[in-house]
Amino acid sequence: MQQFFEIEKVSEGKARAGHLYTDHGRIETPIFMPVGTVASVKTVHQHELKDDIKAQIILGNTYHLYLRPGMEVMQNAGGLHKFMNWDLPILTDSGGYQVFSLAKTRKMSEEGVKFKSHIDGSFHMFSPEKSMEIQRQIGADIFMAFDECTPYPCDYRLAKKSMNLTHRWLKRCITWCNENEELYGYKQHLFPIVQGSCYSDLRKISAEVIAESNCVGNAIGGLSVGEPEDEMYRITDEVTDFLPKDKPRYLMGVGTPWNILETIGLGIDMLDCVMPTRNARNGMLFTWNGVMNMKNEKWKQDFSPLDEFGTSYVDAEYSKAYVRHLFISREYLGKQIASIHNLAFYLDLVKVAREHILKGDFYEWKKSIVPILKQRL
Ligand code: PRF
Repeated sequence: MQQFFEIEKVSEGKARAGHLYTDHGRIETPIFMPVGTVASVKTVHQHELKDDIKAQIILGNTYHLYLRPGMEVMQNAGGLHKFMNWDLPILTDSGGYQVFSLAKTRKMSEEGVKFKSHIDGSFHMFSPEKSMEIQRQIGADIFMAFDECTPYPCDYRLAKKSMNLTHRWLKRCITWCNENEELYGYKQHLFPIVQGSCYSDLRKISAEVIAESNCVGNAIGGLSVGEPEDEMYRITDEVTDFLPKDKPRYLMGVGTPWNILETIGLGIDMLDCVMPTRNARNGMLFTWNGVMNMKNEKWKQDFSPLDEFGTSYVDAEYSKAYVRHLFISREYLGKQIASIHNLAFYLDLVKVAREHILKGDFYEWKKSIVPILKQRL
């Protein structure tokens, strides 16, 4: 059987460059995964994602796809790849995290979580088994264990109780997967999730339990939920020390360009975040020179290219003044151009990070580039 993850080079610290192998293709790591919650990366179509942005894997969400279009449509389509005409790898999140951020009414129990749909108010139940069943029907190449993400701050006793529930749910996820076959003839890989809030002892226990489950890859959840950046880095650093070195590590929902470089430096291989697309829709552009607010008066008469160091066609073909005009006029095209730019930048960022890991000067480079990325232009 083809190996799932192969490390090409470990830098002088903890950063690694490698490859992930799925039945829908090979992924270079470290990798950023654009978020396509409802079978759509908002405002960006599949051709641009693949040919211009060079996305190698995208994300889908169990919670949203289950509610709409629903699993009957998904199965009749032959899974999400066929439904949205995306033949590269897909990863799905398991649903619990989205229930907590979106459903108004929800009730937790040992069994799972009961919730009221944010779309039509109907009632539903997600359990570890149900989440596995839905993710098999969606047909993602990588799918996530059903977990509970604690808010920040979180009382120690609550964090411990929640972490133990996540561990019991993981067992049920694995049992279900062992007893039920894949639907579409290609391999789907389960990743368990480390929890434990900002408590070092809980994170260590959780990382050990997750490592023992012996899945092909592991994820770190419960971070980027409002804790200071230093805490996020401290916990990531501790957890990567306890997770197996020969398996990919996915940090969920992170983050800014500098968060991405810092956590790659702590041994993270995969990341996703709504930030490049969500902030783009509000006119915020990330570049190699810093952060631009496209609504700023300052760009009104600036006819230079949108981003002189950008890799996307939008960076060369449109001016700052034009994109500012689109935002001021509330044109959809502004959101579209900004989303394409930001995703192309995020993919370029991890590509260049990878090149520096391979070259052996990643930490030096990161130190020099992070202050520039944080500048407000
Ligand atoms: N769990 C799951 N999905 C997530 C998270 C988590 O903890 C986070 C935390 N940043 C983002 N997405 N299942």
